Amino acid sequence: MEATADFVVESPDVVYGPDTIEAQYEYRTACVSREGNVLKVYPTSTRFTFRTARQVPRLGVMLVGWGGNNGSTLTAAVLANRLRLSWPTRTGRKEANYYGSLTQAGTVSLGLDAEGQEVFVPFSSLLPMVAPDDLVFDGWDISSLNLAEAMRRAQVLDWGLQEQLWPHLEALRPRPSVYIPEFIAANQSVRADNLILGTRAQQLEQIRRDIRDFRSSAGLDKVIVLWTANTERFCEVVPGLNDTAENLLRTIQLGLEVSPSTLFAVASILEGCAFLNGSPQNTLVPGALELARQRRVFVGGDDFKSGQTKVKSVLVDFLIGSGLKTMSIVSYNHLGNNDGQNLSAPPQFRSKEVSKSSVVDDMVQSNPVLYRPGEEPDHCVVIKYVPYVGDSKRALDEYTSELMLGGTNTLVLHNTCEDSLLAAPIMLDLVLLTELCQRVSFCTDTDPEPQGFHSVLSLLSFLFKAPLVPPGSPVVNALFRQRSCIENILRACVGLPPQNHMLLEHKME
Ligand code: NAI
Ligand code: DG6
Repeated sequence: MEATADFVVESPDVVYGPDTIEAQYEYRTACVSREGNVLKVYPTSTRFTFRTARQVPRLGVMLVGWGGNNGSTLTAAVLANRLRLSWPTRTGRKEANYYGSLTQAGTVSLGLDAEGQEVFVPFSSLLPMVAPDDLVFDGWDISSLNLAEAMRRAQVLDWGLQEQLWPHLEALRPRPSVYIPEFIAANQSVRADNLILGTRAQQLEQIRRDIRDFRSSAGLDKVIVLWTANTERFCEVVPGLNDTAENLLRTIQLGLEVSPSTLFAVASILEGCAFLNGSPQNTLVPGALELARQRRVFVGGDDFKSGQTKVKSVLVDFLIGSGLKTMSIVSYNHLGNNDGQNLSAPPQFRSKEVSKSSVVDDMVQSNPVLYRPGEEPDHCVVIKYVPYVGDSKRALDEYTSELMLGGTNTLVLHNTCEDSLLAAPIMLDLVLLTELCQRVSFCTDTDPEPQGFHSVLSLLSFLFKAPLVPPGSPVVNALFRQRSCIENILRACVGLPPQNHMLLEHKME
C-alpha cells in the first residue's frame, strides 16, 4: 500500500496550535517488587503532556572527519537528493534516494482503515522534522582535500554520480583540525596536513570560533556536531583529570591529556550544540557528560550501528527470544578503506572490539531460563585490513546455539556492502532525530515543570553499537526494541497509543 504523508489525530487529547502540538498521554507501565519468593507486579499509569514545537529550524551539521568516507558520502548523498540526480550504471539508471534511513525510508502504521487494513505513513511524517535536503554541511578534517577530491579518494560512488557532484563539492573544504598523533594509528600521519596548532586551550577556542562562524555565515538557527573521524584509542578516565566537568575544563587549560574527540565534544557543548559520537572510543568521559548535563545540551554515542552489529542485535534477540541458547558468536570482517587501515593498529582495533562485543549483553541477561548468572556466550571479533576491497566490507558471522535434547544449530552469514553507504543514512537519522528531540518538552501531573529529555539522549540507541544511556538506565541493544522506543515516543507526542501489534480486531469472530 502506498505511504501517504499527512495525517491529523482527531482526539480531545491532542491540540494542534500555531506553534506547538500538545498531546495528553497516559503512560502505562508496571512496577515490580520482590516480596519473599513472589514477584508482585503493580500496573502504573502516569499522565504526561507532550509539547512539540512545530517550527523546523535551518539546521547546520558539522562533521569532524568531513573529508573521510562517511563524511564525503553523506554530503554527496544529500546533494544528490537535493539536485534530484540520476546516473547510468551497468545495471541501468539509478536515482538518488535515502534508503537505509529510518526517518526517510521507514514507515509506521497509524491504525486500521474501514476494511481492517493497516495504514502506513513515512516515519518522517509522525512529527515535523527537518528535511534532509535542507541540511547545510561544514566540518573539519586533518586532511586538506576538498570534498570533491575526498569523494574520489573514498571510491564509494559510481563514476557518473561523482562527475555530476564534482562542481558542487569542489568548493567545500574542511576546516583545519586537532591532530594528536598518539590517539589514532601512526599510518594516518600522511594525511595530517590541515591542522589547528597551539595549546589545547587555543585549539578549543578555535573549534568554538569555527562553530560560531558557521552558524552566523550560513544563517543557521542550530548546529549539531557529529564525530565521524578516525577511531581513537580509549583514553584513561582518571580522577582529577576528566572525571568532572570542572576537572576536564582545567585539564584543557593546563594542556594535560585530552583526546581530540573530547576537545570537540567540550567545544560543542560550550557552544550549546548537540554532540554525537559515531566512533567507538570513550569520547564522552564523565567530565564531558557532566558538562552536557550542566549546560542542558544533548550528547549521544557511541559508534554507528550500521551492518554486522545491526544484524547481530536482531539475530541474537531472535535466537534467545525464541528460547535457543546461543553459546558462540564469531564475527570476522575485512575491509580496505582508511577506516580499516586505522583499525589495523591494536589500540584502535581494541576500541572497536569493545563496542562490537557489548551488543548482546542485555539479551543474554534477559533470559535467566537459559543462562546462569554470569554465564555468557563466547564472543570473538576479528577485523582485517585488505586494501584491494576498499569500502566494500565483507563480514562473516557464525552463531552456534544449543537446541533441545543436545542438538546444535549453527548459522553462518556472509554480507558484502559499501560500508559508507550504510553509515551515511544513520548519520542523517542521528541529526534529524536529535534536532527533533530538542523541540520536545513534557511534564507530568505530579511534576508540572516542563522539561526536556535527559542530556544523554538514549532514544538514539537504535543508531549506536554501544548506546550511551543516563546513569542507572538499562542499556537496550535489541534492534526492534530500540526502534519501538523511538516510534512509541514519537507516537506519544501526537497522542497515539504505543504500537502493540495485537490486532485484536482480527482475533474475534
Ligand atoms: P575515514 O578514515 O574514511 O574518515 C575519517 C576521517 O577523519 C579522515 O578523513 C581523517 O583524515 C579524519 N580525521 C582523523 N582524525 C581527525 C581529527 N582529529 N579531526 C578531524 N578529522 C580527523 O573513515 P570512515 O569510513 O569515514 O569512518 C569514520 C568513523 O566512523 C570511524 O571511526 C569508523 O570506525 C566509524 N564507523 C564507521 C562505520 C561505517 O559503516 N562506515 C560504522 C560505524 C562506525
Ligand atoms: C570494520 O569492522 C570497520 C568498522 O568501522 C565497521 O565497518 C563499522 O564499525 C561497522 O560495524 P558493524 O558491526 O555495524 O558492521
